[in-house]
Amino acid sequence: MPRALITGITGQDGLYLAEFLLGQGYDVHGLLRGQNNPKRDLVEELLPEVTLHNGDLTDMSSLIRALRECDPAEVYNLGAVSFVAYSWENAALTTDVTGKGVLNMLEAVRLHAGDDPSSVRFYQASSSEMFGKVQEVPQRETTLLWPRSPYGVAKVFGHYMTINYRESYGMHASSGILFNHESPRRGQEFVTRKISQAVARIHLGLQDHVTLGNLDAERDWGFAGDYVEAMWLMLQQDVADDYVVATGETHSVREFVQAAFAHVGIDGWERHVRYDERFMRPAEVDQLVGDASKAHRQLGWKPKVGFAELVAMMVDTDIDAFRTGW
Ligand code: NAP
Ligand code: G4F
Repeated sequence: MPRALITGITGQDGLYLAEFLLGQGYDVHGLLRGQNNPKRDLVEELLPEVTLHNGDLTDMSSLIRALRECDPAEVYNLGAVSFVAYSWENAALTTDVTGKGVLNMLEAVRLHAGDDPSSVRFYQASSSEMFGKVQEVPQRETTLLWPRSPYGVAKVFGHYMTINYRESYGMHASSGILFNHESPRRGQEFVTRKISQAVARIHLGLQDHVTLGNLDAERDWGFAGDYVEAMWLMLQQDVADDYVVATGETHSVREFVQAAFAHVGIDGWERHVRYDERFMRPAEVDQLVGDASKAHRQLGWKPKVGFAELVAMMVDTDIDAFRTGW
């Protein structure tokens, strides 16, 4: 039975990836941070087969200890401070976790792997946020990176460190440059979930409006459940590499709002949307759209869930949750 260690197991992608790997017959281990992490119960209830290890990406000795405890064949580094807006308020923390945390994990894996650094395969969760002020449309693996947030800068550091460890030590280290991916498990701070929850509550008469920032920003939104399969496929290749994972379609925040209200049959969505400058960012990423042809060609990966289906899935799940008082 192959064994995998996932950092960020309590997050959206960590949960989907753990489910996917269990389905593939893996023995799944996860890194859990904090002395009393409130999400431990969620992981234990949803995925009782998963073994949890204490550790923090900012503490390399804890990573070495977790690796010794589970001795994995594959490591998926998903842990990060991942909310872009928060990264301006906590730039140093974001740098430590999202940037330097990658170096800590790579070094821990290298030390653990000993004489054969390629014996432990490594996945790094890179991000389309690295393209920032985009220098090419659509964005591909070779597009010049121009990050626009402390989060984006930290991800660029982690991305190049991963490439550097591959080139310096022959590690089987791959980066997935994933474009935005969403689901009913998306954190409530991200715009899609904020909208799906608000629309569900407005539909049920529990709320009147939602307050947002920039409606013009455009994102290439896919379904998280599809994207974790691409992570796994990267680690099944003979040679490690970097891949863009995206749908190739872009939609504005306004279009997401329209689609969510239309799904519950509400006309005149403008009545329910207010603007607050608080949700604007010091520097915005205006438009992202990815070219995933390398992942199509080399990994045989393609997204299954489209934009309209994703919006409907998120709104419907939130309606059910609010109805049942979950
Ligand atoms: P998420 O839901 O925000 O999950 C982040 C995870 O990182 C959580 O499990 C969190 O644990 C963990 N974490 C935070 N600080 C940590 C630390 N100091 N040590 C160890 N773990 C720590 O993010 P996601 O959407 O699943 O994304 C997964 C990864 O993909 C992230 O690296 C993100 O930056 C990247 N990414 C995401 C997208 C996307 O659209 N979702 C796109 C591109 C790249 P707690 O629960 O304890 O806070
Ligand atoms: O949902 P968001 O916060 O996601 P963002 O900034 O694109 O970052 C996500 O995707 C990245 C991949 O490109 C990941 F690396 C990262 O970890 C994260 O998962 O914001 C999307 C857009 C932005 O342009 C933002 O300005 O929505 C705009 N927006 C408008 N009103 C808002 C709001 N965003 C949030 N969170 N809240 C608002 O009220």
